[in-house]
Amino acid sequence: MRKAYKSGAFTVLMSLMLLVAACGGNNGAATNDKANEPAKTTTTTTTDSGTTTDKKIVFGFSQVGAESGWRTANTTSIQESAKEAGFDLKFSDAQQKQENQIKAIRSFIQQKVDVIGFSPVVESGWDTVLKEAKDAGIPVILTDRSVDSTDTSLYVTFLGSDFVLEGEKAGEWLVDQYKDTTEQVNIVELQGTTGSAPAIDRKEGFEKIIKDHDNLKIIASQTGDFTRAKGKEVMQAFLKSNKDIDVLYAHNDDMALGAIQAIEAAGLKPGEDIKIITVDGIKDGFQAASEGKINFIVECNPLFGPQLMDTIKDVLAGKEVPKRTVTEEGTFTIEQAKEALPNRKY
Ligand code: GZL
Repeated sequence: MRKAYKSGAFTVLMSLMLLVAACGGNNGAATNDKANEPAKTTTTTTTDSGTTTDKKIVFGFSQVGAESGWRTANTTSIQESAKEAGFDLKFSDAQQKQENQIKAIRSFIQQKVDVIGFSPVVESGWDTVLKEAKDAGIPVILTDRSVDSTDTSLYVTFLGSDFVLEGEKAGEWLVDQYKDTTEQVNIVELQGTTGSAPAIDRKEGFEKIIKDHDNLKIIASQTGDFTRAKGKEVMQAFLKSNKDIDVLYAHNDDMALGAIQAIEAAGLKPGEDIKIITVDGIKDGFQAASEGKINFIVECNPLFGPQLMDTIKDVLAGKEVPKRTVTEEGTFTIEQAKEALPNRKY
């Protein structure tokens, strides 16, 4: 009897709850009506027995690695913002290996996370695993770097910098520096990770600008894999095989900072004997610029964690999000770097 009573009362209660839930009309998605209420950071799930529970948004993120100061700042921004947003963040460091990112994404799919984010270490080779996420009904957000998939339905949106524009800014500064001479200017280039969007695009943008100036010549170009150690090693090799280097274009500060060690060890003055242009704008890069060792910094902003969390809330609330959001960033000469250094956050 008691059991029957319980089940009778239970049914009435459940019907009432389902009625309330149905009136809510948000079919379980986290609402994000910015006008009237703060975005929810939970999703409502209804079990087979009809009970509904609010659970934390589970966000699976696969990070490239920890190869540079920029990456460390980016990881901090994402982790702190996810905590602030009340998300359950499952974070994986791929140590710059694509196979580790693919494994992590598959694990997120198995765990049935609500949303997957990742910064693809290289542009190619993602279609299969992205299709698995799509088939599992899990939205994917690209951050920082993009993929070369022709099927753009495989991801919801890409939030990151315009790397071609960054390369153009670097080229424009160089053209301006040497506008009054026709003498040959020998440039060496430290490229980022082979096959990565920033390495491909920063090279493309830089070359697009200098190609109309015959005296600006790239005499050597090689990957330093975005790390200080490799940047130093490759710069040593450049110095050994090229006696007259005028400019170093480094795709990130960390490689430039490694190269500075090699330049000084060779008895040359970075920033004077060899002018240095770099991309990122980490604090150590600003420090070197304020000492006159780096001549021009093109900023690449890693602090998009808050923007990423807002995008996740919008996606899970079923809102339209733009396919591409470009992060805002500037450029800094030596004087401007000196001024900005005290306020740099990373
Ligand atoms: C750029 C980012 C690059 C940085 C490097 O958005 O992908 O990767 O420029 C980092 O410092 O390693």
